[in-house]
Amino acid sequence: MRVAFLGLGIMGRGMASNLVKAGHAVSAWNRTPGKQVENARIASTPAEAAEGADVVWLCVSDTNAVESVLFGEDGVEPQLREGSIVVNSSTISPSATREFAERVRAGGADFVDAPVTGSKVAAESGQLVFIVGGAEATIERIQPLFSAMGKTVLRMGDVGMGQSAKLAQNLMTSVIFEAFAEALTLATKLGVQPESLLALIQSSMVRSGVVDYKAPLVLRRDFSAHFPMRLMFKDIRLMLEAAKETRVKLPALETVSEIYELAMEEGQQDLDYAATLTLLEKWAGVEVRGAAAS
Ligand code: NA7
Repeated sequence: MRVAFLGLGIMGRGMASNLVKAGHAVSAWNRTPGKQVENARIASTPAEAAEGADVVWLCVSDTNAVESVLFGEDGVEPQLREGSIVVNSSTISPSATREFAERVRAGGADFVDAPVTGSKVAAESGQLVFIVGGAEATIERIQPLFSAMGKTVLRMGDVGMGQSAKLAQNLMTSVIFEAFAEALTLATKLGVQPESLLALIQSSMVRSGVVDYKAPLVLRRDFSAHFPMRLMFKDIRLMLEAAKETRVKLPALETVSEIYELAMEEGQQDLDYAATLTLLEKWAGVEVRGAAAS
């Protein structure tokens, strides 16, 4: 298929590269020039990338970025035609997703929301999980592209449902990590070694994928961005907005959100969201340090 891939950030670059490896003709674009994908054509605007494409795939940071790439100056919209498909893998607002889809559908193309769960490593190795909203027949048509980039496609319903489910899932990620960080901080203050606490967690029913992934990094005090704090905070804001729109109360998430705000005020936005631990440590006057970091 002819695919325009827009946004070559931490996730997008690996995704575009896997499309090329699977034999698709990829025309890629990134806002800041200079990013390359081997054997892809690099376009200088979203419109140029989308020219003649069967599918336009987006992976940019937020709702505003999606809007400007689709409908802004040199955006994709004029290039869309009957039968072409826009797929958005950026995590953005569910209600804005429905508006964007309506506008795209009015021109005869179709729209699928397909945010992902999985790390940078999963993006590079084609192991992402896609959380999808859209028409079944359209999703079927782009199955080869999903297969090139991911291991699982979970359809949640019509347009917007992929984003809604992704936000609910990321709510758990942020709150589970926060619980882990608080447990580490309290245990350290009480004199328990982090490795000992971890052995207990991993042998008990609180074991989780979040802890499996983050614990080795945290114990080495490696806070480099696998998922930058600014993007998790963006998602937390989207969750709280969606909750407000639908009159849902999320007290645990509201507290987590305050911790992120303070951590970002301290300049941690480009570190991994795991760096929120350092704020708890500061308040407690301890540092969680595994043997590997000493
Ligand atoms: P990154 O690595 O921060 O990459 C973000 C990408 O979005 C990057 O290519 C940016 O281009 C691009 N971007 C940001 N703002 C804009 C605007 N306004 N217009 C066009 N392009 C823009 O994020 P990830 O790859 O980790 O994540 C991407 C999405 O997946 C995000 O929604 C996550 O929550 C999930 P730049 O290079 O800065 O010019």
